Amino acid sequence: SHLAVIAAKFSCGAPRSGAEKGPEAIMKTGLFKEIEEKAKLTVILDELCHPNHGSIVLSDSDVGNMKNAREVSEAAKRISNSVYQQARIGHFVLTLGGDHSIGIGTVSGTTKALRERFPSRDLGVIWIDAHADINTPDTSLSGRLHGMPVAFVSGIAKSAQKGKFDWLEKDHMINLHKFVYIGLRDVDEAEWEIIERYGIKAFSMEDVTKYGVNKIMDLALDHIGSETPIHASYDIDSLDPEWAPSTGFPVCSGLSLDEGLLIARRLHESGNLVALDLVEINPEI
Ligand code: DIR
Ligand code: MN
Ligand code: MN
Ligand code: MN
Repeated sequence: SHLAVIAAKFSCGAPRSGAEKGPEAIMKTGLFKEIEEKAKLTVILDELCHPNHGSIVLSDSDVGNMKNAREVSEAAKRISNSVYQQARIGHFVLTLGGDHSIGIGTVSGTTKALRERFPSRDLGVIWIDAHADINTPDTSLSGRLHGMPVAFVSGIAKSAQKGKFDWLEKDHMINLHKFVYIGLRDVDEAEWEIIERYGIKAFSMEDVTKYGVNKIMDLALDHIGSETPIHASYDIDSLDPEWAPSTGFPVCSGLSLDEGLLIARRLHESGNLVALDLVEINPEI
């Protein structure tokens, strides 16, 4: 069978550059060779290059409170379509980022594909991150789209604010009842309000420490349900900076390497994982 890998070389959703070099850095480790040999999967690679810091005049395309809105929207749209094309024919899709604004593309692409394949089911999403990434253009203090992807794919960022993102359709939108956070520890006040208002299941780092990561995975998978395909969006800054220092917004007291790997193992063992993002790896840091 096949593993589709999408190299999303993009960093305009974040304030600093370097994350666009993440995919290359991961690929250089020989990961694909290992996957092909050990997992006996044929890797299909789709490398998407986008305008990036340096190649565009920053703030050139700000829309309202969104920085680089045009670049982020265009990149996310391409990624969305690429993920969709692979997921609709049943390929597992691994997207290497890139800053987390590419999550607008990956999650919307999987959602649309899965909706076609399993019309009666919702897609489950597990967002493993130190940050909630659920600001709307109205609540965001930074205007950076890497802090907003969840608001866009859930429809919380309302159409009036969508501006450049009107390519997002109803078929792209997730159901927040099947959405779970793991690892939160740096969340804006307005983001907590959104999480509460929509009743989103959120396991903070404090919860992980209190209950242990295995129990948290039990609860997360229970919440989503065993008949539901799962997209995991794994921000490397969920890990403690001791293990993952090469990222734009490291936050202390994060997951240990063992905990991070256990989450990955439990996702695999669920048998429901259909897509995985690995984002915010910045080899320049
Ligand atoms: C902040 C920081 N909540 C924002 N978010 C980060 O800009 O919206 N996400 N750093 O990765
Ligand atoms: Mn993130
Ligand atoms: Mn993060
Ligand atoms: Mn980020």
